[in-house]
Amino acid sequence: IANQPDIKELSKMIKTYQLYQAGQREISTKLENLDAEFQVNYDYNPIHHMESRMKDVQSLVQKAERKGYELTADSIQKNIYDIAGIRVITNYIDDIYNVEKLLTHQTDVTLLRRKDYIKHPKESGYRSLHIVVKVPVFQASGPVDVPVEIQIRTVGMDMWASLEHKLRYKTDANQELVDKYGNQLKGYAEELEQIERGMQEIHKDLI
Ligand code: 0O2
Repeated sequence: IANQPDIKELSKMIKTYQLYQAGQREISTKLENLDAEFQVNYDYNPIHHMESRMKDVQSLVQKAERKGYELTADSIQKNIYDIAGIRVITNYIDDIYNVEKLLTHQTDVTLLRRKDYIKHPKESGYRSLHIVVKVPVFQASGPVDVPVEIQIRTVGMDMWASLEHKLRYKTDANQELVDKYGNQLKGYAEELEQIERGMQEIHKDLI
């Protein structure tokens, strides 16, 4: 699209963004409702907070080029699942899998993809559960299924990922700094997991 500003393609892309944003709102509401129900039933909130973002056009084009996808609305809809993204930050590790289960068991939510970087951390030490679900969005013309990517992680994993992201992800990584801090951060990811598991056990004993 950046290379060929075709009006028809652009208007299709704008429509896609509007649709995906609606899907993101549907899932956000479901997650808020689940958290509120937990508060009433168990006097506890598994979700610490949530962040929603629509992938900006520059990142979208970069990703399409990196993966060799055509820059058309159809190709982007078919191949790129993280246009609409929600990050769910939980208190404890078990909450991650509970939130996933409660959301994906809803009859109008279908799990499309799942990457468990907690059981299988990335080489950098990155931990998080990534799922892509599809949810119907009711348009004037009828329902349309929309994919939404959800990254679910604890407060500790989120703090780690923000700092590590600064160090090397997306930016022109400064190799000297990556060499200096990469291993140290990887070690901290492991330590954080131990601490979070220990704190979870204490929390379980208190409820
Ligand atoms: P943004 O703007 O944060 O979304 P796929 O979508 O699976 O086809 P990809 O890009 O290989 O392709 O997916 P992956 O690696 O499963 O997830 C990408 C996102 O996870 C990144 O989004 C980061 O938010 C996060 N992430 C993955 N690996 C790391 C890591 O090593 N460190 C940190 N800090 N974050 C990571 P983007 O691409 O940054 O875009």
